[in-house]
Amino acid sequence: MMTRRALITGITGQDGSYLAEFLLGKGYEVHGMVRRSSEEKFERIAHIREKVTLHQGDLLDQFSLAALLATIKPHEVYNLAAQSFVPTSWNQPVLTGEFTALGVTKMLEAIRHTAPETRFYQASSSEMFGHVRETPQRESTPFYPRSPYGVAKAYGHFITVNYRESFNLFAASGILFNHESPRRGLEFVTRKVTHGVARIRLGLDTTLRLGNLDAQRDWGFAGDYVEAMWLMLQQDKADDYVVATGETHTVKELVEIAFGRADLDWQKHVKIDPAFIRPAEVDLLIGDYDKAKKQLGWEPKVRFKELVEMMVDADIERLKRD
Ligand code: NDP
Ligand code: GDR
Repeated sequence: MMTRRALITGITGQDGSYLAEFLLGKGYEVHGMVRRSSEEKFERIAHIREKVTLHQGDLLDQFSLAALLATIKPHEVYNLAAQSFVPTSWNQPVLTGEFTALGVTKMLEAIRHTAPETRFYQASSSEMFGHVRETPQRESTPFYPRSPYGVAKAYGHFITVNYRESFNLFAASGILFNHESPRRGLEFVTRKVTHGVARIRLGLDTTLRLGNLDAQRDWGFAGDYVEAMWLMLQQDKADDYVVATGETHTVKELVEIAFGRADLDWQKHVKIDPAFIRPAEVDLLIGDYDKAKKQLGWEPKVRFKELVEMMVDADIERLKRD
C-alpha cells in the first residue's frame, strides 16, 4: 500500500505533537510546518524529531503554503496553527484575525490551486458558541463568539464550509471543546493550576493567582481528540463534528481536584486576581458529541478527574526531575 503523507501546521503545539505521534503510529509520512524563530523550541516533538520532516512556512505567507503543498503533495492537511490563547486575542485582535481567520483562507486557496485532491482538517473551537443559545451545544447550535479569537474561529469554520460547498474540496471542520494534557501551554487554566500545584507542593511557591472560578468547561484529553481529527478525514464525505466529553465542570472543581491530588488545601493558596478576569466571558460550555459517536465511532476515553490527576502527577515529576 502507498504510504500516506500528512502535513500538520502547528506541529510544535499541544495538539500537533499528539497528532504527529498518532499518524506515525498509523504508518504515515509526517511533515510539519514551523515558523522561523531565532531559537528552535520544539520541546513537544523532541521525542519524535527524527521521525518527522519539518519545513519552514507561515500561515501569513500565502506563497510558503503553496510551495509546501507542491513539494510534499500531502494526502491530508491538518490546519492546527493559530494564535490560540483567548486573552491575547483582545491585546492583538488584528494579528489573531490574520492567523486564525485569514490564515485558513490562505491554506484553502493554496489547496484549491495547488492540490485540490488534498483532504483538509480545520481546527474549529467551542469558543464559537460563546454566549450559548442552546445546552448542550451541537453542530447546529448558532454561534455567538465572545472574544476576537472566537470571532476569528467562526470565520475559519465558515470559510471551510464555504470552500467545501463552492469548490467541492474535502474540507472538514472539527468543533473541539477544551482539551488538555501534560503538554498544554502554561497559560491555559488547567496547566496553570496543575503546574502551580506542583510548585506549591515542592515548596517553590505559596500562591496561585486565578480569575473566574465559576466558568464551566467541557474538558477532555488531547490524546483522545486527535484521533477524532483523523477519523474525520477518513470518511466518504467531509462534514463538521462536535468533539467533547458531554460533561461540564467549573474552574473551582478543577482547583479542588488538583490541590487535593497533592494533599493541599486550595483555600490557603488560591487568590483571585482581577488581572485574569476577561472583558467578556464564556460562562458555560458542554458539548453533545452524538454525531461523532454515531458517524465516526469516536468516544472520549479519559475523564475529567483522571485528566487533572495525570497533569498534576506529570508536573510534580517534571519539576522534581528539573
Ligand atoms: P497551541 O497554542 O499549543 O499551538 C499552536 C500552534 O500554532 C503552535 O505550533 C504555533 O507555533 C503555531 N502557529 C501559531 N501561529 C502560526 C503561524 N502564523 N504560522 C505557523 N504556525 C503558527 O494550540 P493547541 O495545540 O492547543 O491547539 C491547536 C489548534 O486547535 C489551534 O488552532 C487552536 O485554536 C485549536 N483549538 C484548540 C483547543 C484546545 O482546547 N486545545 C480547542 C479547540 C480548538 P509556535 O510553536 O511557533 O508558536
Ligand atoms: P479557553 O481556555 O479560554 O476556554 O480557550 P483557558 O484555559 O484559557 O480558560 C478556561 C476558563 O478558565 C477561566 N480562568 C482562567 N483562564 C486562564 N487562562 N488563566 C486564569 O488564571 C484563569 N482563571 C480562570 C477563564 O476565564 C475561562 O473561562 C481554550 C483554548 O485552547 C482555545 O484555543 C480553544 O479554542 C478553547 O479552549 C476551546
